[in-house]
Amino acid sequence: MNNRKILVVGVIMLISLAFVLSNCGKQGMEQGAGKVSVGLSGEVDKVIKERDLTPENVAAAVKTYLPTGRHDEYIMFSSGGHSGQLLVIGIPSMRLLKVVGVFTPEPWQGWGYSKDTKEVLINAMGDKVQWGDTHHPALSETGGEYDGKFVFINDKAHARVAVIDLRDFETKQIVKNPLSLSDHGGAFVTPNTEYVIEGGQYGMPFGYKYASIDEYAEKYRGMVTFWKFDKEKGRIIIEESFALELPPYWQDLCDAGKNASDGWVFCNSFNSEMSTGGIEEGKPPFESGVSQRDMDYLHVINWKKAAETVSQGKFETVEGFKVIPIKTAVEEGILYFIPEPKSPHGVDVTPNGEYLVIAGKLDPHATVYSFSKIKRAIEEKKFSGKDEYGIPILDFDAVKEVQVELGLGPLHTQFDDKGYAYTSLFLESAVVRWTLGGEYAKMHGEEPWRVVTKTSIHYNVGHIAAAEGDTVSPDGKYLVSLNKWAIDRFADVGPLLPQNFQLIDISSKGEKMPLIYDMPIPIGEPHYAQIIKADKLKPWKVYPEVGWDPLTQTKSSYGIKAGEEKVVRKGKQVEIFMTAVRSHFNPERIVVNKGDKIVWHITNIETAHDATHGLAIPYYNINLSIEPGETQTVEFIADREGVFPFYCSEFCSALHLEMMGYLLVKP
Ligand code: K7E
Ligand code: CUA
Repeated sequence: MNNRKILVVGVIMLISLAFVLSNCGKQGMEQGAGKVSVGLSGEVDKVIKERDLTPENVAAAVKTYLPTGRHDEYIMFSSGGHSGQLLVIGIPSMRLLKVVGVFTPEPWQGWGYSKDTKEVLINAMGDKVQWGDTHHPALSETGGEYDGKFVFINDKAHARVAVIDLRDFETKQIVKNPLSLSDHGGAFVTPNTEYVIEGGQYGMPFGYKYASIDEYAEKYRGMVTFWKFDKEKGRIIIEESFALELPPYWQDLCDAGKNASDGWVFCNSFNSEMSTGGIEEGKPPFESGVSQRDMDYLHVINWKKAAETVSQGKFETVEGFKVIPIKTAVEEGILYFIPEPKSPHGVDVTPNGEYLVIAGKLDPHATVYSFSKIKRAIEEKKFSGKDEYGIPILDFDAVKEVQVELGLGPLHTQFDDKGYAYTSLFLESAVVRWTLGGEYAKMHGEEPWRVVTKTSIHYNVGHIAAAEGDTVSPDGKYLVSLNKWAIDRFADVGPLLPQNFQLIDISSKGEKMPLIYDMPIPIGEPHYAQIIKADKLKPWKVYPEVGWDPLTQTKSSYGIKAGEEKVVRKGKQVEIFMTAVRSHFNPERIVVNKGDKIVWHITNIETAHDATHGLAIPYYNINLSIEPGETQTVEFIADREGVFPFYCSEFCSALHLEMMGYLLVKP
């Protein structure tokens, strides 16, 4: 309520200001307007006083308010955390535009109820798993820029990656990693979306088979998987994908190189101690066991060389999947380690590809590595040793650029158009702006590698996302702080609180970096988000043709036109070809026998924008959303006799309540 009022005040302010300004120039021309402006600003003053608003509050409201009908400048794709979904949010208004069903059934979109969506959803995991834990969305890229075509997202809980087509904002494919049941360093894409990267997290035997935890070092493994993406087909090609076997350190975040570092991927790790827990036996718990060493290993991976190695047949087949063994990776010069301060979390590559920013939860510094130094160290073989698995470790001092003290609990870093970096400070509950060096020093004109300013957030920020922040040319302008705790920011709603997304205005240089909006997220706990310029997205308004199959994005062979409706019985199978249009289904009466198999195709024959119909069939657990032009199929066994009124679950017209029919299942 508060925010809305602030917004109203803000826009009134703006209008009155405009009136006042326009009146200055044309005195006496429009008497009416002059009168209005006096009245409005008087009202605004009153509201500002009554509501105790500061000038900063009013400025924030004016910056984020969108008059009705006007659209946002940016669109943010945020993970939905353990809701298993993907959130679509407008910026700067911070309005929630869509919750895309991904790893979890979602009845409004009919996601997970039709035959096709059910198959995508239960793909390779069976129907036992009804959720996912989404962490990192990645927009598809061309030449290092978001191209607005696809977005990918990982499921940390089951090591799955989903492909969402941005023509209709629907999930098209979910691939299950055959090696692992846990991922984290994904989804990230290479600069032309050649591959979607999925780094593992918790070590486990490949294929998640059983092996005693006492055999951790020998039998447990880490991995990073490169899913080959076909942009034309809009699908991951599993047969052309491969993984790299890694030691069972817990790989954490990854980021793909770009520009100078194109062809490389960088993944953090922790638990290079290979701690196996056992607090119940008096052993150190994981939380301390995995943080004993001062240094963990940044994994530096040459993915182009890895792809070449696979094409030369130098791989093993594990769980039916191509895997480059550690030994091969070392021999071929695919894999190197770099010491990184203990328990790192974020790894982020600067837009020019030259610097890698690594922030460790337990170290107040960001460690910045230079990619040119890394390349030189590899060429000159400047190693400080090997790890237990024979992987060469590059000399820390040879590749380090600088360490910058940022604050407490630095995690993730983003970039802008002014040569600044931004890092989330979890423990300090702040976002810090700091200056990059090298060619970026010219852009900001300030002393490089130093803190410029901090903005407090509320509270406990994980990731931050900047406008076009992961591209080769970030926009600056906006940054969203994805906060884990909300505490006192919203009205209490019981012990479980929403997360808090806070919008920060990063458009001006220097010390001004105001917080301008709070958005509660009561759907899972999001981790990462990416923000794309809205005009790069070209979604369909309706499906291109009536009778469209959104899974294949071609015409469905089950799609029909008006007049082609029919019910075909073949033995115990009843196949229905139904149309939906305002405000009826055709046919309206479906009579079957108990035990019949029902194959029910439905086509929305509308071509009008937003003329969506639903198909709700009670008892049989079915709800579909059939958008204009779309054809969907549901299948079920009519295993219970009775009368089942089915109806349209979208309020499509004045006679929407009449848009129903009877499924009559005879004993
Ligand atoms: Cu930091 Cu999964 Cu990227 Cu959570 S992760 S915050
Ligand atoms: Cu169709 Cu309501």
